[in-house]
Amino acid sequence: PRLKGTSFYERYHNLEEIYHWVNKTATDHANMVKVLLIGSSFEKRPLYVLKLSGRASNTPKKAMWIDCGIHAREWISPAFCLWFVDNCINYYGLNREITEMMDAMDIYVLPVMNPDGYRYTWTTKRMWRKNRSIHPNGVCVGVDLNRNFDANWCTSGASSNPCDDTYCGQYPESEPEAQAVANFLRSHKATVKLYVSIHSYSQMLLFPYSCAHELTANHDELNEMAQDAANDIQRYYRSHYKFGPGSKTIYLAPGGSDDWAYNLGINYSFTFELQDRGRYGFLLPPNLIANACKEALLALKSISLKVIKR
Ligand code: ING
Ligand code: ZN
Repeated sequence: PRLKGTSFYERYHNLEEIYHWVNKTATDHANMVKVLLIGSSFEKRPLYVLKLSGRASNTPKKAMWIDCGIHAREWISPAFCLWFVDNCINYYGLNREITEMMDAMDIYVLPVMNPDGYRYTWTTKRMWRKNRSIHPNGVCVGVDLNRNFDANWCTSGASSNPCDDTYCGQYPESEPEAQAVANFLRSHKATVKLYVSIHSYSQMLLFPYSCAHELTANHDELNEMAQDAANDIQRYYRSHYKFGPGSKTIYLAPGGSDDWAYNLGINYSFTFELQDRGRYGFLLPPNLIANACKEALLALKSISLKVIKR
């Protein structure tokens, strides 16, 4: 018998293990899962996306996108993507919401958007945030991928100093990881209706804008979706999540992926900040992975089922 808290999904995995999991998941569940290669990192590691689909449809399906691991040290984020995929596969046909979600939408999951940085946090520096790009005659390494998108790029809330943790890069989409995601979404924007990016920590459900103080045209709708999801989490798991536009809820942060996706025309765009609220911060212990993933999954179900109905 398994000891509590020792399942594959209740542990953190290094990059090699995650790549292996991607392959195995696609081979073991070939009817539901396809692997797409959408680009490669600065150090030439592959950026794999899992495409999950339920029942086939003659008419083009809506789609949702979810990325994990933009920031290297936020280990709960890739752990959530793995948890989410496993849940979709195992509960398809059993759980009403998962089934509905997978039948109504194609689901694109990028488990590790910043593989070079993620690997670096396992081998060398646990608290690394950025990617690992180097620049001619530069002394400092890495760009903040969540400041590298073309949404009020490198204005107040980002840094133009390559040595800072929020360095925006030389120009928007200068980084291959950001460019791969942007290219994929540009070429799939006709179908992708929901964009979700997973971060940690602080327990928040954020939506645009983070890059400016103005509200989006559909602010009330986004706010209600986030509020409902936060209420669900509170009710089922007794965890408190704040919600609101990034700029008002956390801080002004230009160049983020959710703002960029929103401006591309993906009207439902969110950034989740998972557990915890600071006790362990980025070093969330493995025995808290399940809780963190379950509550985020509840929020994601709540939001995606609403998007399906619009
Ligand atoms: N927080 C995000 C960050 O990149 C954020 C907050 C959300 C910024 C949405 C921009 C857009 O700073 C963490 N923890 O990384
Ligand atoms: Zn982050």
